[in-house]
Amino acid sequence: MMETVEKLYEWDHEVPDHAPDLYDYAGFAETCDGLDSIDDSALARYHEQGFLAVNNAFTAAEVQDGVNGLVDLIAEKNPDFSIIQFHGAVRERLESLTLEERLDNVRKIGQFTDYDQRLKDIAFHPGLMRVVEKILGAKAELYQSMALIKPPHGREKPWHQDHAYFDLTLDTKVVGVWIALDEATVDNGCMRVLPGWHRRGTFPHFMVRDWQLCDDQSKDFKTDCVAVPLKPGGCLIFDSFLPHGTPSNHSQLRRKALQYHYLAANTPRTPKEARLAIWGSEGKDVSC
Ligand SMILES: O=C(O)CCC(=O)C(=O)O
Repeated sequence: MMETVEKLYEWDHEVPDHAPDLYDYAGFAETCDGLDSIDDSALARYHEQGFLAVNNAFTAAEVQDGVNGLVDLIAEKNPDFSIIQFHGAVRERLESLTLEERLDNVRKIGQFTDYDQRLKDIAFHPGLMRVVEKILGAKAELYQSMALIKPPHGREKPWHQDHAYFDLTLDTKVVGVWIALDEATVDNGCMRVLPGWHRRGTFPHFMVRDWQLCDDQSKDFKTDCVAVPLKPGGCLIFDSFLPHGTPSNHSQLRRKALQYHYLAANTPRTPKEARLAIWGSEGKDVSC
């Protein structure tokens, strides 16, 4: 008899929307065209600004593989896979949802590369690995994989620094890669980033609408914030100290994206307590 995999649910409570001006931006990110175009001057820009936005990083076929991989896992085609977190609101009726409804009720899905070869192939895409390893200056190890599906009118992922979620020392270099599987626009929740702010160190995180930077601080963001709209197959490569966030989806379009994080192979992990002492104790049970 097949074992029933326990389902994961996010909070049951309603999460309020963010203030309308929380993700106001002063401009758009500069972009490069294709992973192969990333040369030493682009890498210097990465170190200066904390990110690179790349158009046409993945082909249409690779994007389709990514979509199919995600959808198949969410449709439970691999019975061994269980790291899908659904919205608390569907706790009592998950089994009655259509596939489309199920997709719209996934908050996040994670650690999936060992369960779908297509999602693993994207994670270890040779062109991407070349760039990641150049940034790390070392052979890369995949630290984590996750995907956030922002359904029509889906909620924000508040401003945060990814490093706050990682049980790693502060001097560990981590590179995040966020890959658009659908077009990510300013209306449906594309990334907002603060160029150069990865060099400002750690900001305390608080449990508000998620584990996040303090909303009051965002008045300081507006003049620096840039939006990063991307077509499917575009990606954002970014430093784990870069403050970033995505607003609510104010459109009828679903916005799927994959996210991978890499560090140098064999990097030691640190105890969670050490992380919480730096970033804030409310981050005890959170995941990025
Ligand atoms: O996909 C998104 O909307 C945001 C993802 C993100 O920033 C994260 O999970 O760290």
